[in-house]
Amino acid sequence: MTATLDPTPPAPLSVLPRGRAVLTGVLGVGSALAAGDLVAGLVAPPSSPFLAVGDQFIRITPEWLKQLAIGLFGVYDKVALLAGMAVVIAVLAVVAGLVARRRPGPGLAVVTVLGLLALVCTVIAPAFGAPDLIAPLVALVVGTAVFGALHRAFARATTTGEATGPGAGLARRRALSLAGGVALGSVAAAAGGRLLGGSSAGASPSAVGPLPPAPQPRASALPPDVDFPGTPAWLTPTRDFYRIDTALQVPRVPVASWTLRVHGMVERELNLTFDALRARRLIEVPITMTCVSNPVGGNLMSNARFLGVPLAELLAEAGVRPGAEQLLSTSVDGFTTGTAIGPVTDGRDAMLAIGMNGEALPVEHGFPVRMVVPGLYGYVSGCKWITDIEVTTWAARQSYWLERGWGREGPIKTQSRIDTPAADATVPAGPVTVAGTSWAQRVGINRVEVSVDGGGWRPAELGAEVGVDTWRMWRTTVDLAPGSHTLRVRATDRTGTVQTGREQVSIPDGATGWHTVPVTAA
Ligand SMILES: Nc1nc2c(c(=O)[nH]1)N[C@H]1C(S)=C(S)[C@@H](COP(=O)(O)O)O[C@H]1N2
Ligand SMILES: [Mo]
Repeated sequence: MTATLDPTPPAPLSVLPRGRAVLTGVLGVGSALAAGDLVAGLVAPPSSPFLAVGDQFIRITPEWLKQLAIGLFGVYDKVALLAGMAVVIAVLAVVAGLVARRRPGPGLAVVTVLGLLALVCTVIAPAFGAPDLIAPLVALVVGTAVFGALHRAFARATTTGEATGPGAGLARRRALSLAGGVALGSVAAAAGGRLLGGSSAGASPSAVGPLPPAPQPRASALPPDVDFPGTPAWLTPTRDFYRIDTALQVPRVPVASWTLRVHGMVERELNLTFDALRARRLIEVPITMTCVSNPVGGNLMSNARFLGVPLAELLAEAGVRPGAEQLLSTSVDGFTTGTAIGPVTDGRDAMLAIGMNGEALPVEHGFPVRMVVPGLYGYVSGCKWITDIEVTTWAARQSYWLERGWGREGPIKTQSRIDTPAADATVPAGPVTVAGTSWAQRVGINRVEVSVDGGGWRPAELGAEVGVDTWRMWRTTVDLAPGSHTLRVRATDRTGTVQTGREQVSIPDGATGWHTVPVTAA
């Protein structure tokens, strides 16, 4: 006699159909992302779990890979990174669903690992504060809960569906309306997160109130010929001012809690609030900022009137000790610049800027306070959202880009650019206007020359000079016969030094070479 110990036959295992499994994974992960962004917008703006992972990725990316990405995607390198992350996450979400067709466990494990990754990236971020934990924790809880609930609902619908009982249709409808609700809720949460992210109290320029009146006659009284048709506007409108940020999320610093600490090799440590800074003597000067990554002919440079506190006066008050070599400035986002002390104390208008073009500093350009040093590339001098200045030596501290192989001092190189005609443009044969900009910060431009098809250098007309720390526009007219031509420009500075024609890439200390533009005359 054979005996079955088990009185009831095992229930047939329900295996989720592929589509439902994928939906479970995608909605589980998607709802987690949306919940994270919503909470990030509510509690601590710069803590979106998704962007925290992206920022961490940027921090660990080796320089060669960064250069490759910039080479491939140009200014869209961050968009490419975010798109790439979205694709990877979407694939993992699908995988989470597919490995959970029999049991939710393996899928939940994938969702949990993703959530923990965001949590870790948040915790090790340079500006980490305890409230930043809320968003990734909520994302983790929402993601696993949604995944579990959908899995249960679809599993029930699948089992009852096989049994073809009267409850079959009902279970299916329940599961699908749950999925629909989650999808709608996620979209709403993500949209809400976006709206809220832009509005954290006290962390925008409107929070500082009116700026003190400009101390000198404003640069609005500009000479008439500072720019020409075909050159960039001499004063860059703030919305067009170039931007360089390592971080994906623009820090939002409440002005009331902002402080600046000046310490290290000083006689007296300084601790300044925004009001204390604003109450000091202010200067307002136009300064042409330039990025070391700007390729020959590139447009990573702009000119604005900056209002701020002279850095040298602040340093004099702190009392810089002998032997100090650099100011290691730290942003609230963890970015650092190392500025040689020589240039900031040699009489130039190095400043802690609180205003730009007559308004408070915009959030994107470092609100509430940034450093600006005429004549030095931004990566060694332009620390945005600055909160700490350590007076130190080169040996003691390495700033962000120095660690990544870029040069130490970062003086801006003399350069010139053809803005009109654009590269590969077709222009009517005959007299053609060629115009552009040139810069030799700290020294000034003395001459700009243009060469057609490798022929002799011919001088261009120069725009009015406002100061040695700002760019200078130029224009000329050349005669072009029908056919292909090359236009080339070079500048000479006030010391008589001619801009080098030797071609060099941006890394480590700024690109050189003559901007050369192919055009067709027809
Ligand atoms: N906090 C922070 N400050 C920063 C940077 C940055 O990535 N983060 N980039 C620097 C670089 S490389 C340049 S060229 C200037 C650009 O300033 P802008 O974005 O206002 O034009 O800011 C500098 N300050
Ligand atoms: Mo830069």
